[in-house]
Amino acid sequence: MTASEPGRREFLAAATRAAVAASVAGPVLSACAGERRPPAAGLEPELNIYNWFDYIGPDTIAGFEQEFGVRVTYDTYESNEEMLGKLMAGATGYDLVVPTGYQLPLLRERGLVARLDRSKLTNWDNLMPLFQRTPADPGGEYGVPWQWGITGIAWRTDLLSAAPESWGAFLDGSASGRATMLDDGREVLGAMLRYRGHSLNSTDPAELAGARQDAIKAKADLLAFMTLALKGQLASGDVAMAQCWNGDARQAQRENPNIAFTLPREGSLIFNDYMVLLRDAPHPAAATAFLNYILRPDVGAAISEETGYGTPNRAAQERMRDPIPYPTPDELARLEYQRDLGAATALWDRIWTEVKAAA
Ligand code: N2P
Repeated sequence: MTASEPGRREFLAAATRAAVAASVAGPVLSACAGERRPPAAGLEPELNIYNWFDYIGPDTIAGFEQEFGVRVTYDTYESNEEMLGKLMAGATGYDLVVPTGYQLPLLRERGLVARLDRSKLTNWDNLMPLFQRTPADPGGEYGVPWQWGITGIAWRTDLLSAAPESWGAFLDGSASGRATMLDDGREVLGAMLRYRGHSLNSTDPAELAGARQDAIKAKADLLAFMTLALKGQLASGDVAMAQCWNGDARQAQRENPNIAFTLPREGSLIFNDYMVLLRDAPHPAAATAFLNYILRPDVGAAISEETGYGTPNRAAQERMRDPIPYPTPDELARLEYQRDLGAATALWDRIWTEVKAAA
């Protein structure tokens, strides 16, 4: 026994007493917080947000609720198509949703999106110039850039003998029965198009037929198409190799450091996701206050720290301990933004349905 041990024991006992006191005080404190202050001037008392899963900071919502006196209902989805399907069915009651850039023009065409009131977005200039005007929103009028990311291959360095450097790894049995691809037709067919040297926005029926064939071949060897459950399965080792977004790979790395992430040599996609205000939003003032709130440097930094995705916010980036670096020119040359497929959407949908149904 060393002389410091009793001291340490006392310290632990005191710490335990403090923790017990805090846990007793906790509910009392939150009961006080439950008597929420009235909404800030001109704001509705509620706000309904629909966002991707695991795509926000731990205190983003609570911080807004406390400061602005607005109660937030927060729902999540796994794909752009899931979100769009819900919006098209109508009357969702949502105020804010987070589409990927390629969906913005489509949402606008369908009259689903409201123009931002930029006079109220006083934190807008915290955004990097690169994100103030983007191909998906050239005037910076319809969406507040939320996060950016890329799709690549996450893999277990302790379970595979070599880095999967090509989308072909899903076709050559590199991780037979322990590989997954995203449950997302744009992602899977997009990767197979890149594998064959085509654009991931191809609308050429012959190119798409090739991607369909590869996707069906890959599927026979996959554990599953998987999106939401992926991080846990990568961390546990049930999945050794996965088509994955960079931020979700970083989140999984926190659970298990033997996870690496590679951008395949044939290239892949880069995305900007935007938070947009819906045209029939029931709470437009609270929604606009939320948009301005997420543009704050500390709020933006906390979102990016938690999600592992890149922040479009320069002021937030400067505050981060471990900021996600924007792709190098070399990487950018291999990255492509998705575009709306227009009339070819029906063909893509049909092919993806066939891939999902294939044995
Ligand atoms: C899910 C975030 C994914 C964003 N965690 C893909 N656009």
